[in-house]
Amino acid sequence: MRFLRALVQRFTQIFQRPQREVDDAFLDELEEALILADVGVATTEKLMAPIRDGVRRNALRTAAEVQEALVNAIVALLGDDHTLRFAPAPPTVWLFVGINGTGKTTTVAKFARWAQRQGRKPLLVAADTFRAAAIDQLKVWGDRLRVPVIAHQMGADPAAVAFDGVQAAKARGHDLVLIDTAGRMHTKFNLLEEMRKIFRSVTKVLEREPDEVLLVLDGTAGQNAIAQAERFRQAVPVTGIVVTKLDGTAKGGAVLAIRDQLGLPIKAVGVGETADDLELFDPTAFARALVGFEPDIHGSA
Ligand SMILES: Nc1nc2c(ncn2[C@@H]2O[C@H](COP(=O)(O)OP(=O)(O)O)[C@@H](O)[C@H]2O)c(=O)[nH]1
Ligand SMILES: [Mg+2]
Repeated sequence: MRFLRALVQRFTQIFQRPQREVDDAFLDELEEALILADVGVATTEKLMAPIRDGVRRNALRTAAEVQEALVNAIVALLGDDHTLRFAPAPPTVWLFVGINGTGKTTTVAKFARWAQRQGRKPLLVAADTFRAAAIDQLKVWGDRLRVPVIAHQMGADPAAVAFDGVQAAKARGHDLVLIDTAGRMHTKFNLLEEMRKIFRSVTKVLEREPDEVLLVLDGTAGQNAIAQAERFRQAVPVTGIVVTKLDGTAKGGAVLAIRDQLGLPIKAVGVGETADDLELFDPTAFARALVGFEPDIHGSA
């Protein structure tokens, strides 16, 4: 989790003297670090409450004990439902939704690469038909990764493209269908209506709901990301979140706010612009890295 480096420095400083006695100043410092990391006030309070309580009861006395307690609180908050869902019988279908620019298309490519590495046979589906460039972008990834792409012309019905994609996967023996969608902002109602149609269309051809509806959120967007999620959830049953752009940001704490405020599991994080820059979400590793427990986090990137 080297990508957390920018964020972690704050916490390594706080916890640099493990035997430091914990006092109010220390707790305030810790709380401030969480808020500066974009954890959000409400979620920070939730994490700090048991720690303040532990300190009051003398159960937590040193910086090291608080660090351990914070990891436990973060792990508990993140939950254990972060595993990606596969269909009992292929093809598995994952639908990616989210606002323009959050990283949907890139994330779809990253998952294709990841699937290939696992010996799976992915298929990409270009259901963002709003701009020709969007279709081309996915095709470029497909060429680069040698993964086939199902696409129609610009302006085609995205629900029909999604339908064809699933049908093609069945016919050609692809076991993982990754559907990219549009996220334009200026016609919100139409966008959500379009997501509904795509969802229904996939459900029809698959004879069940997609195995994942993954909402892609920009990890640097803070509270905006939460508002976007609320809107998308009105259209489709989102099953999990992918948080992108966590590389280099000092705001990776947004992951905690997103998890806490939306009650949706984080399934993966994006940590760069290449196809390899995807990490499946591991709550314990994330929590330990976040509070500066992993010494190798300061190694060269
Ligand atoms: N640094 C960084 N950039 C990303 C990441 N994911 C996507 N991007 C960049 O964000 C921009 C928008 O990505 P794109 O996949 O086209 O977003 P979409 O509009 O949601 O499909 C592109 O320049 C991507 O390279 C990430 O995890 N880290
Ligand atoms: Mg896109």
